[in-house]
Amino acid sequence: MSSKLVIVAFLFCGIRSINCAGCHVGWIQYQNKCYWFSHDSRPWGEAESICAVFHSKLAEPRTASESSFLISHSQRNGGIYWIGISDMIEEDRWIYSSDQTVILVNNFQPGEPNAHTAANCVALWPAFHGKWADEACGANYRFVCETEFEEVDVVG
Ligand SMILES: [Ca+2]
Repeated sequence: MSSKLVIVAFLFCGIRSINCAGCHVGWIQYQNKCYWFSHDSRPWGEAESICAVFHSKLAEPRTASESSFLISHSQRNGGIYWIGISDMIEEDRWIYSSDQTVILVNNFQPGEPNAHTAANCVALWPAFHGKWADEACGANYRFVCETEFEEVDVVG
């Protein structure tokens, strides 16, 4: 990297609106991932497709801290958000949609899930302070996409 580019990178990284940590503008970094909280609402399956367009997937919290982040940030934004967990393949077997493995964290609100085969997708639910509810996958809600955090080479 030329010294000129290093200086340019330094200047841009000093501006708060430009995230030099490896997330695209509008995405939020938490630990090793970048997240995008949508403003518009879509059925769960469409939300999954929209995330894929951005080379991402519906958020799949794998740790308690990651799940807590999603819950608290959804509360800050307001609204109901789909995440990438469902039991649509086998009732009451909650899996991550990208690799179909059983969930590693469970933040269902006490009493949830409660809608059996009528609701096979997980949403962050404001009335539960962002904790999970099982919802009908066809409902139009906002959604959270995630990508892996990548170290950015400033050149190019
Ligand atoms: Ca279900």
